Amino acid sequence: HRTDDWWRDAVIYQVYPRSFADGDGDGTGDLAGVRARLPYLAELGVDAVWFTPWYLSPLVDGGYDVADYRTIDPAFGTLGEAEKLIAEARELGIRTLVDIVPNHVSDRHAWFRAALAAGPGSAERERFHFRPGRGANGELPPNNWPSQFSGRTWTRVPDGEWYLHLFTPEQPDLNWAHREVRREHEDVLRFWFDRGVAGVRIDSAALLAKDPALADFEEGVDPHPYIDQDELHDIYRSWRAVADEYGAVFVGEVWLPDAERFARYLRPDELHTAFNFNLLSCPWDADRLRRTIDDTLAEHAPVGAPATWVLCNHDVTRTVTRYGREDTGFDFAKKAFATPTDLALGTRRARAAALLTLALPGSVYLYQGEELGLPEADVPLDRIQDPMHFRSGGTDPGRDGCRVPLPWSADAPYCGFGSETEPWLPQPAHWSAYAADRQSADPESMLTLYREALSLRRSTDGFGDGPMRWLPAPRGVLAFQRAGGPVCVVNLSAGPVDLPAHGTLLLRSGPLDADGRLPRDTAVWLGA
Ligand code: TEU
Repeated sequence: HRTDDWWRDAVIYQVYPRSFADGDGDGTGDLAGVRARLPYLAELGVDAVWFTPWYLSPLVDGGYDVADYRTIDPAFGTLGEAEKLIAEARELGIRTLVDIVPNHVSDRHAWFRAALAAGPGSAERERFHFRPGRGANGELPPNNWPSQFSGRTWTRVPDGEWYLHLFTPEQPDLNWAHREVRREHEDVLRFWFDRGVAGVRIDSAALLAKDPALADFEEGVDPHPYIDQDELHDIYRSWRAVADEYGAVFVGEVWLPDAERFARYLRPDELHTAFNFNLLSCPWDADRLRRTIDDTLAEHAPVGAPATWVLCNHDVTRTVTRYGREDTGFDFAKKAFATPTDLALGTRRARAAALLTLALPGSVYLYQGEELGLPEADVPLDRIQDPMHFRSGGTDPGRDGCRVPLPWSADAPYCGFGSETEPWLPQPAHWSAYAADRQSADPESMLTLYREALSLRRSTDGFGDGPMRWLPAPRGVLAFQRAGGPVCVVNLSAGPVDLPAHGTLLLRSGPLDADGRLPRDTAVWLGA
């Protein structure tokens, strides 16, 4: 296929720089660490890497509070290193995507500091949403908008005005009706495209535009005052024009329950792709999975955009833990501090799910550590850093359990993440069992499974973006064939099933039984 269409069937690996690899040994991951591990990513066989924010940031929300888009945070490295990293990755055949967070900036961003200093009525405040409060003395917030995290969406400053923040108070929302806000982000896109970046992940992509009246939210009333506003399409059309100058691509973080409204962003003059999070809330059940897959493909087909498949990211419970729980169908609600988890079961299912998603039409996102089969880590309460935890009053454990630094070497201090310094989040005692070096030599490891799957996906005709059709299968079994290509069978029933008579066994997620049958929670790829 055409090289400028690489994104239609790419496997894109998400790096959370703080937790990937620590090159300078200070306990925080960095760009030097990533550069040293590029050969690992090349061997894994991914097409691109998406970096969650690496810009200057107080790291209140893990870097999603950006103080300056044109500077790399000193904890991670320098702009020069980022440029080297992008070039070195490209030499290994790996493209780079950066994360742009247009909904808000850090309260340390020059614009917000200027807005605070300039006071009510100033031009500086117009780049944000500053308003007087309600109530006799302006002591009540300007509206009732619900937060994306827990807590209030408005914070009052000493001069009495309030400013809007859909996330933490340290993440003031930008005013996207302001010309300078739009121009600045187009310049930021150019800044990174000029440095060789092949694409951009757009954070909270459906939230930027706000109802100009900032009218109260009313349950069930359409349109929502800050989700999926019509102006967004105009914004993304201008962005697309910039991306097209460079042949760069977008993946939008577009959380919308309505499939048709979601698909409106996927247009030849808007976003190339958007994350499909449908699998995160889909239980481990053949009928539900089949319906989710069909719905997903049906919503993408009319707009000609490839589907994307996401089993995990830095915001959700890790896959093997989710699949090891009775209620596999939840994502954010980490309500279950203490939900019983069967990790052996979860791992079996995660292995099968890997073969399932990698065989589906479209592109696949892998979150660092997913290829190692890492479970969600139990982060001791006094070590949690995620603001989501604090804003929930401690009722929500937050997202740190999926952000614990990676284990690279089983026998090195801190599993070879860095050196002698304890990582910024503690690694659980059993972490070394998941170390990349230990898995590398083990033919049955999760890492080996991913390497083999990615290699076959590249070398076998029929994988990637293109048609698929379901094959007849017993109850509880998913079986489909890619046009002119391989067959994928996943057994979600209670017992073993016979494999269809079809070609050779390309890959299996676990051993077949003594009679050559496919055990439960196991998947295979069969050749044409
Ligand atoms: O997430 C946006 C988003 O919609 C989710 O934040 C979700 O609402 C939340 O995680 C839990 O309900 C993105 C990033 O992925 C996340 O890490 C950031 O915290 C957030 O934006 C703010 O930038």
